[in-house]
Amino acid sequence: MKHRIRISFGLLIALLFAMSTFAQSSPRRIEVHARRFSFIPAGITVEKGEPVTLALTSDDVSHSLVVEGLHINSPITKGRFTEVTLTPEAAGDFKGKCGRFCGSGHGSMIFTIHVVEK
Ligand SMILES: [Cu+2]
Repeated sequence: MKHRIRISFGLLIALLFAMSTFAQSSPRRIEVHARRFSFIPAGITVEKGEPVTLALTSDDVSHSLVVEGLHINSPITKGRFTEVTLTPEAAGDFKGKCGRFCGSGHGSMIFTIHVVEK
């Protein structure tokens, strides 16, 4: 009997912990895949003041993501995720590009972060 109560208490603690973690509203995670010669998706929309985590990965060779207006400059590597967390403070369209030469279509690797008012 005692044993069963202890397990229930443990579950309750785990549940409360999970709920409090969720309540802290961890950043929305958005996966972005880079491959020759595009980003997928090619753009995302986030709200001003909304913390988001970009999870960047490559499906082929090494790329990078540069978004000067949001101070992003991150390598993108095949086989792993590089996470970049940001909270945009101004609305607007922020243009990004691949910052690492990756072949003939490198210049067409464009990525746009649309920041909208809440
Ligand atoms: Cu590239």
